[in-house]
Amino acid sequence: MKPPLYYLLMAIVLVLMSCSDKDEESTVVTPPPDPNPTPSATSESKSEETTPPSNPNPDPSATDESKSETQDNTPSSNQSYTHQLVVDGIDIPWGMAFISENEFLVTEKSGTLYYVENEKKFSIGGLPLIYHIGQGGLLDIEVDPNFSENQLIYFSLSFSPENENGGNTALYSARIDLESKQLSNVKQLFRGKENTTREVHFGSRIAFDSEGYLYLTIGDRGQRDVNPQSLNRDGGKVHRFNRDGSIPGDNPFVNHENANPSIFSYGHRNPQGMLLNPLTDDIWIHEHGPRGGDEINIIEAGNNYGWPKITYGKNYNGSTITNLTHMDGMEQPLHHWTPSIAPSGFEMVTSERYGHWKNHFLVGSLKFSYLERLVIENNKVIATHRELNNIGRVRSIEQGLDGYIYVGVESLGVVRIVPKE
Ligand SMILES: [Ca+2]
Repeated sequence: MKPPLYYLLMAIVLVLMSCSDKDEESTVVTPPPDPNPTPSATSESKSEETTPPSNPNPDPSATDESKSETQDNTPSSNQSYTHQLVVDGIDIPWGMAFISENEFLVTEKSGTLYYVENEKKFSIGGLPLIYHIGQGGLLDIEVDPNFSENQLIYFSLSFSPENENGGNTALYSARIDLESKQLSNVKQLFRGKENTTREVHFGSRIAFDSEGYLYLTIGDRGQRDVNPQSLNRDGGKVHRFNRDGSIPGDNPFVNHENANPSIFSYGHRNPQGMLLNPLTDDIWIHEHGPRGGDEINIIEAGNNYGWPKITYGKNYNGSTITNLTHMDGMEQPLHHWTPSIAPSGFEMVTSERYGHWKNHFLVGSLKFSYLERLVIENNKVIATHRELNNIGRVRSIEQGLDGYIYVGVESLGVVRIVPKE
């Protein structure tokens, strides 16, 4: 029998180990604020993945050393919105998808799929095995555009093949029975290659475009020098599929030798936000930069978004990745954030419920615990506003079929943005 002190020490050691090797976007437990931020990364390859110390001041503009031109994080001029809790007890609500005005699905990263009906949650059985490690787990979810007829859902998760080391992001479809709360017909549509034991940068958002093609993001898997610029590796890419997982004939690299045909765009770092802009019919993503240089990009077939050849960011230890921010043949971001806000979740307000917010973009900040509302005109960010200040690490954002905006917040659950009484 070991003394209680032994178990206490072991618990402390385990907590320290689990916090030592993570990106900002992966931190499950927010570390206490550090009044003296001194990144302690020692090796170049490791530094990219090391969590920078959290900032004692949650206002990005207050610590902004190299402010991007359009950054204007003023508090919202319209203070007439607040939030109400819809479901609690979900530690990391990674992704959400709406079925009806009062029904939605939400993933818990550690590996539970919840069905929420009238604000009550039920867990769904029948998920495949998940490689729950680091930033991996059960990630995004979407419902089929014809869900009411076919009850099909799509979800992404980190997957480790049997008898192989490491893993990568995989895309699944399944039929969901909301009566029995069970999945059936679970199919792996795609799995990213190559595997790695790195625990970071799985991506992974899913979105449909207006023609019904399915897009999946995979991050660089912590291997920036081999993945994002290589067309025969799946990391650091946006992929595009037919709904059955087959490859659309007009994907940009289908006729290229040694290129993976599912690749739609490349040179990405770690995209954890993706949406269809219904006004322009384009797929938009945002992606985590390293230290600084988080980006918004409009995705076009075959384009190279530059990582890690060009970036506005630095390594977490402050050392330079490259001095280049532009290069021929590589796309410029629509917007970049320095310092990083660690973006997760991306939505465009299209409902009439929020007055002048209509057509504004919403981006969650993991690092600074708020929702950023961006006003974008002619592909230029003209204003940014802070909403839900200090709410917690914002992980996912969806506009419900009732027109309300729902926000998944770590250690809190899912909240609904509502007008103040
Ligand atoms: Ca870029």
